[in-house]
Amino acid sequence: AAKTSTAASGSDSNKLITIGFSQVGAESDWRVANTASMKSALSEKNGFKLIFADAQQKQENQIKAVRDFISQDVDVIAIAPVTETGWETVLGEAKNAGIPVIIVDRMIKVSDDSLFSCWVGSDFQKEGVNAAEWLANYIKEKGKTETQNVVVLQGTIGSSAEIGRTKGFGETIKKYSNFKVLAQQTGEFTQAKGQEVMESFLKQYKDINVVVAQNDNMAFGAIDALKAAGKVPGKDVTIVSFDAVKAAFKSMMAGDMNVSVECNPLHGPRVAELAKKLMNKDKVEKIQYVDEKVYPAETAEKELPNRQY
Ligand code: GYE
Repeated sequence: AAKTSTAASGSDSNKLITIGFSQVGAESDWRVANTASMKSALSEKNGFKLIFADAQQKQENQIKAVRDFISQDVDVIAIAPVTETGWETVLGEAKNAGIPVIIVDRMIKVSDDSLFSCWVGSDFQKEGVNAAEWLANYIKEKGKTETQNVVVLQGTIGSSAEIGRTKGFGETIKKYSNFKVLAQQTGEFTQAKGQEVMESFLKQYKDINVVVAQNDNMAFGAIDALKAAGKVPGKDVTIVSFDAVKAAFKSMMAGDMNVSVECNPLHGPRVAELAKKLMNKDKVEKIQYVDEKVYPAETAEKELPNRQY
């Protein structure tokens, strides 16, 4: 795997690093921004030849893609894993082939952590804690004393974004006696599924006070479902979301969404730097978290022009 390909137009000093990237899919605005960031940072101009594979939210496709990368003898493999588990075998194959693996965005769970070189992404559990703390404080400040009935639209079950946000939010909100989680169900991180699940929640429960959507796209779907049911999202029903993509800021400015907990998808430059270091056999940090904020509706107008995704 020490082999590198040469840019057609370049000289020998222009050795490109061949990197295979297995992406989750294109399920959300976050994901689209992540793909754009990876493609632009891993460009020929920056010294890379990128082989991009879209897994359409299926781990089996990712495992196939990684095997393809191995048989093409790429220099580096990057994976944004759909789910946390199920990686041991294929990563063992990459290790045997001597190809370093960078895990990006979601995490993996393996018994032997020499199966990957490093990881860069978000602290999803902390995002969940931040969402719950914001919500508890908001309800208190609004002077709402009645019990708040909460429904949760979860992301892809078994993805670390879902696992962390479910755990962080669930454990924290439990500490506040004025909240009751009525139900949680997956909306697969998509707007369409978010809307569908919200419609079924609305049929099952008459008195929903809070919707927690584990990404903005599901929140947009839930907002549509609430409006169709004659509810006023942002007022009658508090909308808590994650990612903080541009469209979420517009939704907050329109009064629909109440808060979005930031999740930064711009990992391309970080992955490019890690890949170069790995190729140089430089030491890299095994685990790297990115810093993230919480954006309530009142910050949206001022913040929107600064948003990069
Ligand atoms: O929140 C969601 C996307 O893994 C952090 O995946 C990512 C999540 C993100 O589909 O919008």
